[in-house]
Amino acid sequence: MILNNDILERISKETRIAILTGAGVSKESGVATFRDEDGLWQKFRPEELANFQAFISNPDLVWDWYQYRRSIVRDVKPNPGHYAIAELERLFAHVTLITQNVDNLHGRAGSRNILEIHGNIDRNYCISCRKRYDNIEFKGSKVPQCECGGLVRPDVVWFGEMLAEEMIQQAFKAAESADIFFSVGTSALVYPAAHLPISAKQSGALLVEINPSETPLTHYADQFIRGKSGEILPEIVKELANQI
Ligand code: BV8
Ligand code: ZN
Repeated sequence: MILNNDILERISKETRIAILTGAGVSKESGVATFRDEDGLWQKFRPEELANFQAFISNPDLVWDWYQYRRSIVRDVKPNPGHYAIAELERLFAHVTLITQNVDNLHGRAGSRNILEIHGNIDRNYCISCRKRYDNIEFKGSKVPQCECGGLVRPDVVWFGEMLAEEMIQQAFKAAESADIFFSVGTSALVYPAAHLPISAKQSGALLVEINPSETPLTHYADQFIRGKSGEILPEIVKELANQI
């Protein structure tokens, strides 16, 4: 068994489940994380790329970084961890997936009730008139210009930018009403996302963390499961399915 008995004993079809995922969930699909030794941030510092100032001072560099990430994501597939999370929605009545990932792999794996709190790199908008340029395959590395002459940017949340109010409220509501909160594949360093598992636990949820290494959340979790999400999640979903 992977999940502790005191967790399994509480499982029923009505169990309210919330899951927070980070870049680690996409690692086994071949998408680099941010802060691992081979992560995206090793080559660039977040300040250089994932913030509005960086985009204004060097739009082509930032745009090209997202074009590079889009090219990777286009060529990869969801892994068993993504599919296991999608399966949870079929097994339980109340499942909310809150993802920091912008790579669309949860949606491609069949998850439906997803809160993409950091946005999605398949969506773009003009910084001047906010015209949307979603699901368009832009060619080349130069930042596109809108008809109005404004720069087109990826629809992701950069450092120092507010998360969509409605979305983050829904995420905290799901966390605070959860019976079980899974934190999977995230370094739990970026706020306000990293506050969700804390808030869930403070509201009475059991907190389960799945990660190959410890994070600032680990000491706070009811159960820490050391391992890769693509291997652990399918096993956990099997155990949960046997309980209902
Ligand atoms: C905001 C853009 C209000 C999208 C990203 C001091 C204290 C508290 C907060 C702050 C502070 N100073 C500044 C802040 C605010 C800041 C923040 O939290 N900074 C941190 C770094 C201290 N937050 C913000 O700015 C947020 N907005 O607060 O607005 C505001 C307004 C004005 C002024 C102040 C505040 C906006 C946050 C969103 C930033 N956008 N990216 C994109 O390009 O993708 S952040 C970036 O980090 C990604 O979005 C990513 O989602 C996020 C978290 O990273 P992870 O997903 O966890 O990935 P990471 O590589 O870190 O970890 C991977 C994990 O996977 C590891 O643990 C690894 O062990 C594990 N792993 C590896 N392999 C596997 C695996 N797990 C499972 N299986 C495997 N096989
Ligand atoms: Zn425009």
